[in-house]
Amino acid sequence: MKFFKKPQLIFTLLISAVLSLSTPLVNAQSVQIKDAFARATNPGQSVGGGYLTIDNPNDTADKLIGVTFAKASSVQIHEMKMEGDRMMMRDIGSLSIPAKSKVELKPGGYHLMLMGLKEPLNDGDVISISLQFEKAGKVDVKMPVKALPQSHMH
Ligand SMILES: [Cu+2]
Repeated sequence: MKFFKKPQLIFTLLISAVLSLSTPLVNAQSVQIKDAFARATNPGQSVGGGYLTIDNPNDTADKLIGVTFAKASSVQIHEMKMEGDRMMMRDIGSLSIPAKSKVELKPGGYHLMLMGLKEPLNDGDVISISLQFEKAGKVDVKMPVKALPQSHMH
């Protein structure tokens, strides 16, 4: 019977190794991304807008702390709002996603600003961007590019 001991032990060790590796994945906070799209750019335009809805189903708040897009030199998180009679836009650096709530990034509100585009965003393209959350970590998002009427600020 001694012959069986060792393989059994190895098997048990393997199983527990797999379980301990997968446990953090099961417990990790995750967020859901919906309705992602980017605005098609006009000829000569090197800045683009990205929009999406972030759904945080968890009991704790999360925060969008960074965004990357390979075909842009940087991506900023912008807030757009009326200041007096003027629509103003500013880089807010990060965006809090409260527990059990959704935050919409949409034209006229919060949005992603794709800075220094290396190529145009054409209607019908699908771009891949990466979102970095404080707790949920890296989330990759596919964004279909759509031609939309230009907003006055972009
Ligand atoms: Cu902007």
